[in-house]
Amino acid sequence: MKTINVGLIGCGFMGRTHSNAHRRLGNFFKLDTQTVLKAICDSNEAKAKEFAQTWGYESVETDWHKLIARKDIDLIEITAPNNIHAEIAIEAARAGKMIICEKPLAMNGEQGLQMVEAIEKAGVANLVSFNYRRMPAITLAKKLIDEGRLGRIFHYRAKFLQDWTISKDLPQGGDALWRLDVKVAGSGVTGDLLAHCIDTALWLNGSIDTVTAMSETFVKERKSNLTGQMEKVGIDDACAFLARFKNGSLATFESTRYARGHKALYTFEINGEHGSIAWDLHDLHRLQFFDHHDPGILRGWRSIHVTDSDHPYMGKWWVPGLQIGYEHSFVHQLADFVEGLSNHKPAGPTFRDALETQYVCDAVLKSAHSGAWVKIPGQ
Ligand code: SOE
Repeated sequence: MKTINVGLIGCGFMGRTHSNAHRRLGNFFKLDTQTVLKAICDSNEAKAKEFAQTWGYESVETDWHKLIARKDIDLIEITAPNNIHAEIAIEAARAGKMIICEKPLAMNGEQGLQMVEAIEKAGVANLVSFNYRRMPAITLAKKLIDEGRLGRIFHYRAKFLQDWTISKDLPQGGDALWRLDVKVAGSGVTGDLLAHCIDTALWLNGSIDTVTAMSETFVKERKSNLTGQMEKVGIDDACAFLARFKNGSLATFESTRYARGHKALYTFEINGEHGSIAWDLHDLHRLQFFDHHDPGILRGWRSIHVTDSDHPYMGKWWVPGLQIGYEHSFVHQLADFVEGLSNHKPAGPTFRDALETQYVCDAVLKSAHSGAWVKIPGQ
């Protein structure tokens, strides 16, 4: 059995999802390699120590430069806030480490490109954690589309709705609330939520050519947890955009943290010549499928319960009919990454793939500012 020694940076929510994936991997996936939780790194030592105990890390670091310099670390996992992804990834690549990085790849495309160049120069294995691709129902959607069951695609419609920042008393900055601080997050819902929708869309429906967007910051000032002062809010609280895909299809994307009643409602629908597909994160184990080839009197939306052993990933888990959840998408992502190392077929999205998503996010923000249609670089 080969081993990969893991050094994970960042003890927040994403640190937990990735650590859980390492803990579960060998129990459910029969691979020729196992991952070992060697070191956890966080600038807050007490937090890192507690995290190490909870998840079974062998050691603790408080300086990520030291972690990267360690000879016994093979894979750096970046689950730290967005503003330090680039610095960590570039240094890790130069040290020859494999890298898994949380989304969004970077603060902007320019920084993302520097990361891609460093990684490709070093030739290290890499993956960006757009975990929704590994929801079995979404992987099944990809299979159905690739088999041509939808035919020519006309429409792509995606939404990611939340409601957790409506209170004007919610501060910005610091633990958990760095997502509201533009200096740390880079953007609001565009990088945090629309990036997921864009990654899935590029995977299922190919590249986007042009976009036009609008965004709004509903609460203009919030108290900063870091300075104690009221500070201007620089993130987009809500953003919606229209897009034209290279394949000629038209799209609408919407995301907000101000949709009262919705906690994490990621949904998409795709309409093609022969059929349509719809998915909903709150019902994540189901894929809705309409097939116009069905005999007229039987035509209707099917609700496929994606739990059979021949559905993507499901043969690894329980018995048909029993569901899995959000955390499993991170286990699948890790399994695909490790398997890709063995069979020399790198799992996606690589940093290069995620750069395309970053370019779309940049174009959306630029268009929301100018009001103009913006072309995606490279398309
Ligand atoms: C924000 O609330 C968040 O946790 C995102 O950061 C995740 O990427 C998304 O999957 C769920 O919502």
